[in-house]
Amino acid sequence: MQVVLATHNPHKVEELRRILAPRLPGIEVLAYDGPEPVEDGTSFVENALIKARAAAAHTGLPAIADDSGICVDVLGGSPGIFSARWAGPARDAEANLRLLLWQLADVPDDHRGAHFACVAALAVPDGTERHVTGEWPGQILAEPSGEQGFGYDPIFLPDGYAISAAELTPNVKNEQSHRARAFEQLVPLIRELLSD
Ligand code: ITT
Repeated sequence: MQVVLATHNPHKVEELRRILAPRLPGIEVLAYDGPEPVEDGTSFVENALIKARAAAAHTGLPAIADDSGICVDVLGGSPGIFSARWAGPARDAEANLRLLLWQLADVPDDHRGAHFACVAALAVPDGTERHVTGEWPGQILAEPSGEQGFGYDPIFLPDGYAISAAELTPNVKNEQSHRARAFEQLVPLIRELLSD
């Protein structure tokens, strides 16, 4: 059995392969290089389903999508679904991170709460769909720190840690993250739907 990962973000592909491979023996997880749909949903759930449906329709295979982002309490949950393009359409991760730090420049430590969110969606060509949500709570640091991971990891201090998400080893991030928490829930649904 094959499933396709409905993302064009190579960092997500790498993390998802590491998360899924040991949990889905016998299922081949393929990267997707088909057309990218317009992500015009108004929530993580809508956007995850848009991506999964498009890849399932294009490939004829079951497709898995991840829509994710950083949600900052003092900004009312923004950047949220706009995380990839927070500083503009170029999807410049460094510019996104710098803009967020600038927006929080005067916010004291005890008001810098945030969480990463991930909606993991599965779409099967027969029209069956499932989605689940994972969250990773923490706070936004004043300065970037660390080289691992991607996106906002250098400025995210996960609850229970004294180092940023970009200073965690990939193994620890892939056990703790919003992505891990979402896909842990999706795996049994994938097994149930694709076992026959
Ligand atoms: P696809 O739509 O092709 O999957 P994308 O990167 O555009 O790729 P999203 O629309 O879901 O995907 O945006 C996710 C953004 O949220 C991502 O580009 C980062 O800026 C941020 N993000 C999500 N998960 C993250 C993580 O684990 N670490 C750091 N930043 C993350």
